[in-house]
Amino acid sequence: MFSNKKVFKRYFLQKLEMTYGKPFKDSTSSDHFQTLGHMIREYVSSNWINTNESYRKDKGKQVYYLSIEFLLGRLLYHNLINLGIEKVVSEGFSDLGINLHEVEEIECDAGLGNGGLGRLAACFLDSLATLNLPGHGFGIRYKHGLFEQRIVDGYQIELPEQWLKHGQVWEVRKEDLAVDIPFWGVIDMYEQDGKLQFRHLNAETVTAVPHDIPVIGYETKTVNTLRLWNAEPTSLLAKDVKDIMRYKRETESISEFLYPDDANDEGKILRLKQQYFLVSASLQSILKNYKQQYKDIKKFHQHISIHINDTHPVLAIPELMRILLDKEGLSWDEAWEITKNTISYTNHTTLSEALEKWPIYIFQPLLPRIYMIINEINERFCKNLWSKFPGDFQRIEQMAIIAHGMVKMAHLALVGSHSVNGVAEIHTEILKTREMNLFYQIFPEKFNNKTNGITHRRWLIKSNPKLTQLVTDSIGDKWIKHPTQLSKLLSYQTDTSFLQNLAAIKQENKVHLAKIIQEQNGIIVDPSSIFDVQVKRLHAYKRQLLNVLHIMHLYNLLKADPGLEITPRTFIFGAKASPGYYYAKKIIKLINTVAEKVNNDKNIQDKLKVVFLENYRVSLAEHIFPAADISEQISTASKEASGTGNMKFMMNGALTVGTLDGANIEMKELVGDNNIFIFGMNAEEVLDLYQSGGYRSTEYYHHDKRIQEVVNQLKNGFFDHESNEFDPIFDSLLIENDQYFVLKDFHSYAKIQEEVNTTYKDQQKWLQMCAVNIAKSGHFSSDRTIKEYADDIWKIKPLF
Ligand code: 26V
Repeated sequence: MFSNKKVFKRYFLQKLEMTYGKPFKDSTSSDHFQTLGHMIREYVSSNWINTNESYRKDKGKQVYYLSIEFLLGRLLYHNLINLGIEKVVSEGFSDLGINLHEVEEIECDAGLGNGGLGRLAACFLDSLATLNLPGHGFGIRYKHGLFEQRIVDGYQIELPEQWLKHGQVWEVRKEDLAVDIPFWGVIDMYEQDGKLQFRHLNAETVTAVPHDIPVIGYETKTVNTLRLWNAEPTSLLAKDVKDIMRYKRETESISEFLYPDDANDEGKILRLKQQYFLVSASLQSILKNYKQQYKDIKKFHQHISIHINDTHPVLAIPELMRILLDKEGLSWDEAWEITKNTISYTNHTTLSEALEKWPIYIFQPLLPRIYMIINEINERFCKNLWSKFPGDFQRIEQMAIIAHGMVKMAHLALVGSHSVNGVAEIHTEILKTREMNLFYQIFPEKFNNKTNGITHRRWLIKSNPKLTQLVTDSIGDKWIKHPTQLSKLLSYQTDTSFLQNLAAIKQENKVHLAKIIQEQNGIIVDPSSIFDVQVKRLHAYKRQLLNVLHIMHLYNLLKADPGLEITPRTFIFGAKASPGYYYAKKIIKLINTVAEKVNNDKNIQDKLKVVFLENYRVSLAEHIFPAADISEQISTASKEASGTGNMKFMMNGALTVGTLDGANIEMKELVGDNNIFIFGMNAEEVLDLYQSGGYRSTEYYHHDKRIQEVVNQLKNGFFDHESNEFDPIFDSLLIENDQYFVLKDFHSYAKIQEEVNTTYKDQQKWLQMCAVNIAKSGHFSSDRTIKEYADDIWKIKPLF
């Protein structure tokens, strides 16, 4: 149906008329989107079936990637590219007077994730399928993804996200594969044939119904599966429940909302329910498949690898134990060996406030059997520790899985898995030497690093077609399958025509973004100014504040001397703050307050513009990265585990202004000191300064007039705000001693930004730097990352 334009058009029109019962002339963009979506699904169905059949026959090892988030974005265009039918469709459409890009806009983002962790999971799925690796995703089919952000009067307002409102063309509901998940109730212990048995009585069950989405690899026959579970009332049980409405409501609420990452809502019982729901449904499904294929449960780990994306799915450990003990009748030791050898774990943050722990009083009644098993794991683990470190009470207390009335999820993950990885070299080092050092001492062999990556198919080929064409025209198209071959571009750094083309493409992408900015914000920005971009979740440690304070300082300079020569800059922000994260929301208000004043001040002659793009999400990001000149990666060193936005900017030829944090360090090593703008304290300095307690933020306030001026402006209403509006920010800097060293790094940041200005004036040099960055970015393809996971952790092999 996609073999050529003519065939495609005929098939499309036929399908459209048959589905919607109206002539083509009356059809809408939405009809076009749905029709094309269904055609693609039909087109891949035989490869989807064949892939699953091959996995069944092959008997090789498979991996299941369990993640509470998958931040997919839109799938239509991405699928067209991976299937190699984008040209046929866009030309066919154009003959029919349809604009493919308008049709693309119809699709809602699948925004089932908060940020980095969820987007990484989505990139990994793409790489797994492209590399023909037997790997599937398991997640939750939230009715509402991450909230939609509106900015009203400079403040963030949250609305429920509605990605399912027009139905979901990519998913296949599989009611026949539904499984039941037990909550609450009591555990009955009894003896049978001299063996202790466990029975879960009076449980309230919830039915998990799978909705499968095909994951289509690039130019390959592999079509893997992302299985998202929907929570529904169990039909048999519903008859017996006294308050049926309550039961229905409570059940459906399990897959109703994705939770925003927020330290403040830790105690939310629903979140724990979601986690067990995902884990139990996935494991039941994995076990069912396994048993259809193999007889010997004792070889489970030889055929199956289960990866847990952060600690959210860590209950996979006790759940697998439960199945092996209670259902398969294995001994504790047998079950434990299999479980450990099956499970691997990725840590995505060292922030202690983000490390999950659950109060026993919530955990135990909700998941009684799982709690018993964790208790047993904990006791055996502590006993072991006691024999290794007799009398060392403090160590055991610090390492216990259950302590002080809490279940510590990261400790469970460390003990119950065979592999623990960080997401960038420095992050893994910090885990080994600091955060998880006690565990590293006893399990050094478990720790390894897997530096993150991004799929260049979405973040370059799809989002920046012009640059893609230039690259292919220059070095051929082998880089698409082998992204490290982008390094062939290095020989073009002195090629004037290549550099001119590079500049022209960046300019076109900037004009395109400027149009979006004008439509959405009503702000006119100059595409020949430097587009300086910070897009990511709003967190204190990411230091959007440092960026704004610096903008305020530049504004002050221009106010004092309107004739001052500075390279015009457009500062662009995009960021969602967790709804309960009061401080982060204040920063958003500050950015918008500064924007309002700066953008409307005629005296500064448009030398500065500040734009806050609302509702930052995958589909918007695809327009932003290709248009950026500067990528702001300015977290307090040691705090950003890796970052992945940094890689997307680099691949699109933006230059990084960054601290030596996360993957920035590896970027610097690849491009060399001259092709990146590094500033600020390094991780060791930060960690030492925390330890010594020697930092006094007020000293920086008193000794640096620039700092004093901007910090005072937070209080004195200079930016036309209520005078106490930004007190929480002022206080964080001066009263709470500036936990993230914003003031300490200010000078170094301002200095590097001056260097950016000077460098930009030398366009030849600037473009060379961009070229080097693009050339070296292939290392950050998630294909490389996934290959490392496959070889080192999962031990899986490509099927084709
Ligand atoms: C952070 C925080 C900050 C304080 C409030 C509560 C809270 C809860 C969760 C988180 C982080 C969630 C985990 C996460 O998304 N980590 C990100 O993972 C990316 C992929 O590995 C990585 O590139 C980012 O550096 C890391 O922050």
